[in-house]
Formats: sequence, structure tokens, C-alpha cells
Amino acid sequence: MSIHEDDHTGFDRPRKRSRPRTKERPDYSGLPVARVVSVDRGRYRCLLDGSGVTAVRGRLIARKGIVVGDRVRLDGDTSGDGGTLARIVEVLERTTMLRRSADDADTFERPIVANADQLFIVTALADPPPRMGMIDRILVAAYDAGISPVLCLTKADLASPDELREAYEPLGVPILVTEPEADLTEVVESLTDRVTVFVGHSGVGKSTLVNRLIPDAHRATAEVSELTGKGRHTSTSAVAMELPGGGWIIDTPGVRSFGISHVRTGSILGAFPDLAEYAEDCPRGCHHETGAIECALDDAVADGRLAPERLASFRRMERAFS
Ligand SMILES: Nc1nc2c(ncn2[C@@H]2O[C@H](COP(=O)(O)OP(=O)(O)O)[C@@H](O)[C@H]2O)c(=O)[nH]1
Ligand SMILES: [Mg+2]
Ligand SMILES: [Zn+2]
Repeated sequence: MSIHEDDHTGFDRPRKRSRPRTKERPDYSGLPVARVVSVDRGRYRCLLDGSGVTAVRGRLIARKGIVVGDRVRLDGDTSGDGGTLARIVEVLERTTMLRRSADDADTFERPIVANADQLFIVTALADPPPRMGMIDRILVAAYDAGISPVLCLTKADLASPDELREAYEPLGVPILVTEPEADLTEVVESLTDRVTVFVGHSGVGKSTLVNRLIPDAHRATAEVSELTGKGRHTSTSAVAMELPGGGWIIDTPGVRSFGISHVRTGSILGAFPDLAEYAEDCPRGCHHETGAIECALDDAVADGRLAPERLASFRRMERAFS
């Protein structure tokens, strides 16, 4: 062994690796837990008991991904004073992970947000116009991740929500409708004590809504015309914010498309226990699509156990895969 191979180990000292791994691992259970609220080039902004602390990743977890929403244990200087840096030494087990791929050709899945238990699909009723294909894909990603989706329709002052209601109510997706002066009681109720991630195209009014819900959030908003202009971005990464009445909102940058290449076909049937039960009688390998031979979901509609609208909505969503 040359001297350069291992600068830290002397010839007569035992090699580090021969010690059992578990003994090397310090006990972090006494360290405070913070939530990662934003990530910027290797610096993690965390909220610890209501105060901001900037942290870097500790050496032992150097290769572990950390995303907004993660709950982490902090060591070192957690004062949050200017210029100080704490160290993230542990990432607590995640309850959920929302992922997307850039597009469906890209099989590389990007984790976007950890530990969300609810996902607001924020969709404008006009300007920009709603795209059901996009809603369907985000629904698929939410069901796959085990996160409860809510369809949040904005700009009701510009167009009616009826068509989207008809399409998504049969699936059992809760629907909330807002407009500039609308009362937000229902929205607040839905958000309280939950971790909700906001996903949607840019310009749909995500930041506007966040600012109404959290007056000191000061999220930048922009005219839709500005947003569609080249290189114009109001937000570039996800940011978690605490709600005054309890709970969290995680605002994400606008997405043009929502790739779901990481989701396996069929993996969302489990989000619909009634459909999953009927589908047990399907022929092996049935994909339950329209026209599928002997699909038991059609039988369930034929003998009145299943509403045809519910099956149609489910199939439309499943088509997001192809
Ligand atoms: N007419 C109307 N405009 C809205 C509504 N909500 C937001 N806007 C406008 O839509 C534009 C984009 O809003 P913004 O919050 O920046 O969208 P974001 O990209 O999703 O964060 C801004 O000009 C807002 O003033 C709404 O309910 N009705
Ligand atoms: Mg925004
Ligand atoms: Zn089937």
C-alpha cells in the first residue's frame, strides 16, 4: 500500500473498515428535528421551531438526496445567526415522495417534494385554459405516491367550473373553486394541519393563492403574458411555508408537462378500492381500457354496481399513461 492510498490510516493502526458499521454510527436521537423549506445549490434552508437555519449536508449522508419537505436532524450551530451553518446529519424516514420525470421519454425520475400528504392540482379555468391531460397525469402521480389529490380551480371569475366538475367528481376527487374575492374558508379547512403541495402550470394563480393564505409569504406573482415570455420565471424551486393556523403549503415552480414514466401501469388501481375489487374478476393481464375484452369493470357497470361516469373518468385518467 502506498502512502497516498489512505492518508488517514497509519500502517500499524487497524483499518477503519474492519470495525462494524453500526458502531461508527453516532446516536442522533437527541438532536432537534427541522423541516427543509428550500434548497439552493447545496445549501438547505430549514425551519427549526419557527426560526430559519441554513445547513449543509453532513459527511455521513453526503450521497443522500434531500428535498424540500424532508424532516432532518441538525447538528452544529443551529442558532441561525448570520453566516452560521448547521449540519444535516440525518434524514428522517419519509411518509411520501412526489416524483415526476421531465417527460415520458426521460425515465429519470426527479423527486420533487417529501412528506406531502395532500396535493392541490391548481388549475385555472381560463388564462391559461385547463388541460385535462395534465390534470390526469398529476392525479396519476399523486395516487401512485399515496398522496390525496384535490382539484383547486382558480379564476372562476373568468369561466365556469362545470365541465371539470363533471369530469372529476365521479372519481371522488374533492374540488375547490376560487376567484379573487372568494371566501377561502373551505380552502383553509382543507389545508389545516396537512402538508399540501401545490402543483400546476405557471400562471394559474398558485402564488396569488399562497399570498392570500399566508400574508407574510410574499410570493412573487406575474402576469400570465410575462410568464409565457422567454426565460421569465417567478419561482425556480419548491418552497415550503407554514400556515398561520397549522399545516404547510409547498409551492412548486410552474410545470409545463408532468412526466409519469416512473409510474407502473396499473399501480394506481389500488387508490380506488371499489374498482380494484371488481377488477379481481378481470382476465389476467387486463389493462381495463375501453374495449378491453371481458374487463370486469364493464360487467360492474352493466349490472349497476358501478356508475358509468366513474369508470369513464378512471379510464380517461389511465389513458394518461399512453
Ligand atoms: N382573473 C383572475 N386572475 C387571477 C386569479 N388568480 C391569479 N390571477 C392572476 O394570474 C396571474 C398569475 O398568477 P400567479 O399567482 O403568479 O400564478 P402562478 O404562476 O401559478 O404562481 C397574475 O396576474 C394573477 O393576478 C383569479 O382567481 N382570477
Ligand atoms: Mg408562482
Ligand atoms: Zn379489466
